[in-house]
Amino acid sequence: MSRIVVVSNRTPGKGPVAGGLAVALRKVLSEREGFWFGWSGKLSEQPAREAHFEDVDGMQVAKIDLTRDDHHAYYAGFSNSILWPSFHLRLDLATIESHWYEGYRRVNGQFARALLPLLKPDDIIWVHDYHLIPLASELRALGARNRIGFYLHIPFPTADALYAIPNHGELMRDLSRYDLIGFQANRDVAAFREFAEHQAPSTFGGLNTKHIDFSRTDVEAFPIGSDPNAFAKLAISPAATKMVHRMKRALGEQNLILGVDRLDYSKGLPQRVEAYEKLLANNHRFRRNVHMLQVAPPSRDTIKEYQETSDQLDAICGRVMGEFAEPDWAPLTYVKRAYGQPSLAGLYRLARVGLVTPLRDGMNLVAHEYIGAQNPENPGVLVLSRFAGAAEIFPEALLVNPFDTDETAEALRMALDMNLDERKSRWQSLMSAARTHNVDDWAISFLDRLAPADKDKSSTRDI
Ligand code: ADQ
Repeated sequence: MSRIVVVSNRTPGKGPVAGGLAVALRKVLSEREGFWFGWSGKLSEQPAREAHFEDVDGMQVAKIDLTRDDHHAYYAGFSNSILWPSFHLRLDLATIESHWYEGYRRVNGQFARALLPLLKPDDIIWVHDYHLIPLASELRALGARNRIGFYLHIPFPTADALYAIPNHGELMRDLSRYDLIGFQANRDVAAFREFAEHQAPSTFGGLNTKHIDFSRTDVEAFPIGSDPNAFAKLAISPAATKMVHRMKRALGEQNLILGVDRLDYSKGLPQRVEAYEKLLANNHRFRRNVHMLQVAPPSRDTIKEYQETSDQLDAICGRVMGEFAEPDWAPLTYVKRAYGQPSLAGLYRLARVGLVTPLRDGMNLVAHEYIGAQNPENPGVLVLSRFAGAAEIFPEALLVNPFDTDETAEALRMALDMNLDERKSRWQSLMSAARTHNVDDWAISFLDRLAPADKDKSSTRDI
């Protein structure tokens, strides 16, 4: 069987892994030969020429260091201040410094040069996410004929947003160098096809995108998932139960509304708290009867737009407290800290409402995890943004437009008022969908599609 080479921006570290993706890929690499390649997390004076291997809990991981300047241009710059906001349709929050593109390209070239000597001819290469769009081009330029697949964890943008990205023509050509591109949702496949097949060529200062040949690139949706059965177990583990008891003591009879997110502007956090504010304003009876807990650890906090989102959230949480709190009742708790998976599983299980309202999201695994952790005898209700990839998988959630805070407030009211029979029947459908779209099957189906067992393992394309 061919080896699998997983490539991502960061390589996983030792110890328990948070997040289903790392667990699933680790499982793939424990069942098949291969290794994981990526940045070590270390900054060096000189660009690294070679990767160094490390054994990480039985998995082979090859890492390279990056210089501070390259890392800044590639990661905080082009990847997270241009690609991330544009792909999430937040051009207002993008910083278009086109010179970052050179650093982005340089790091992708460095990844390719360090990876190439480690490859065998029939290795299957699976590249992850927007940091590494040019990697297949760079590898092919060095002579790699391997099958190479790319998975985009975030949404694919509309054509207009793509046009705002410096060198978008080259990036689209880079995508055409993959054998397979996987997206989270059908919506992303449609946006990609729209651009690849129909959009007017972009001729100013760049490549004419009409001339890019996608005929040898397969494009398909592979919605990622979690391990809902593992979450179900985790949610009744001693660590989770400890958290449940602790929260129950604090909450008494109050119903818990829970949000769990990285502190990112794509997650719609200020809008979410505003919706909760409207719920309390419009429904006097919920005061003292509900409590909202938002867990949102800072993320990418060297980037100005992230600090501003954090400030906005501070302000709106303060406003809701000032407006509705009593000396002996707080309407919400806001925690800027990450929790381990067992504690999260306990919180999910206890929450009557899982409030998952990103403005745009590739998938959103919190929605999957929340469903997995519910008590089948007394499940909570998922209020879910229709702009998360998860909305395609979970139509039985209460789907909302997160920009419309009145609508979200009304969904919260419905969720809190929903009777047990309806909660159970919705949850059963949701759980069945979460099981169908589990993360192990996701990885297997992507790899099967990239390199079917009975096919030649080299790419059919010219180098
Ligand atoms: P993220 O934007 O990070 O991922 P998401 O899928 O919701 O978003 O969450 C990732 C993981 O982080 C989850 O496993 C969750 O448990 C964990 N997490 C989030 N907040 C946490 C907290 N406060 N404390 C502890 N753990 C927390 C990107 C894309 C998503 C896509 C994933 C996977 O933006 O759309 O679903 O990749 O493809």
